[in-house]
Amino acid sequence: MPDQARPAVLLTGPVMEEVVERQLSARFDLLPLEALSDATAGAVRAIATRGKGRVDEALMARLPNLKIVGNFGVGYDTVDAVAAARRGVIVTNTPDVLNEEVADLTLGLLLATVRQIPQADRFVRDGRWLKGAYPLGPTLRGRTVGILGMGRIGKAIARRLDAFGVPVVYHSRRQQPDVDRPYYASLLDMARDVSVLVVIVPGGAATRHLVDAAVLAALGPDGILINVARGTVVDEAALLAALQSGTLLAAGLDVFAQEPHVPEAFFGLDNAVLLPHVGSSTHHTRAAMGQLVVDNILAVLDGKDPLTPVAETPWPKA
Ligand code: NAP
Ligand code: 8YV
Repeated sequence: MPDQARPAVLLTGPVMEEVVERQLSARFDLLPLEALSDATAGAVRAIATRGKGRVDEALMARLPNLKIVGNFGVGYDTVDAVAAARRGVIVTNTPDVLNEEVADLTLGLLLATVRQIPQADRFVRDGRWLKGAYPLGPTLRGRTVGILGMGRIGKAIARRLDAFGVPVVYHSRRQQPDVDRPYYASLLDMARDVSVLVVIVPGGAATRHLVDAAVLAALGPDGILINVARGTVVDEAALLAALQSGTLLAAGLDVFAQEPHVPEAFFGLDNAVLLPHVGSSTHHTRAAMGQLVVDNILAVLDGKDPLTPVAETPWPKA
């Protein structure tokens, strides 16, 4: 339990032991959420969080000396950044250090889904190759990819698809002046014109079920969905129905609405590739993410500027 003198960092769960907990414990007491009490709350200067548990107004209201919430991840949909801003609390995330890693995984998931790589791997392991060749399957050739969310990661994905000779179009709320690719103001219109939809927008209420039954139907029976954003962006029940009925050809999913719980109905589908939210999960990239969490917290608690404040955090201070 922290002694009164020593400032503390509240952990909403394990963040990244090798980097975050190890470095922060050199200067601060690390306080697990379950040890938070009236006696310990005053010592808390920062929260380090990794999407486990919500950092909301109620939690922040218990921490009179809270200065910063350091989010491990570029997506911070489990942090109420608007409430934090109201309280003068800085929220930081880990942008850019993971763009290439997540884009690599996205291409891998797209190729695995369209070329049925896990299914073919199982075919060999089950000894079925002895009875004949693996059936011919779908191709990436001749397809156009629609990217929902042409941000930092969306652009890295598009660059990779250029190398594959695959045309790319996109939908976001605004056309991006620095993006010289066909822009769709309507997601539905884009879904009608493409045969692959890659989802890479933030999670949260504003994007909840953006990809619904109508969008899936517009993608069509030769359509492929790749979700590397957040599970909440896709209506999972509509997706299941589309995959089961053949309204959609296949899906590659790295994220789910109730992680780590995945609806069992997906397990029996041979036209779905399922991953356990591994977009950024390499030693290389997670270490960089962890270091950014530490550097943001140390900077702010040393009275310096945060390195990567989120959009909702008014910085520089007015
Ligand atoms: P970013 O640079 O902020 O890009 C987000 C893009 O989404 C922007 O182009 C934005 O454009 C667009 N967008 C936001 N809200 C939208 C809406 N309601 N409708 C349509 N487009 C919308 O973010 P990023 O760094 O690329 O990361 C994107 C997300 O990927 C993260 O928030 C996280 O959820 C997810 N992610 C997943 C993994 C993984 O492991 N699978 C890893 C990293 C990130 P406009 O503002 O013009 O709409
Ligand atoms: C992280 C991610 O794995 O950065 C994000 O938004 O989804 C991933 O990089 C996740 O946030 C940490 O658990």
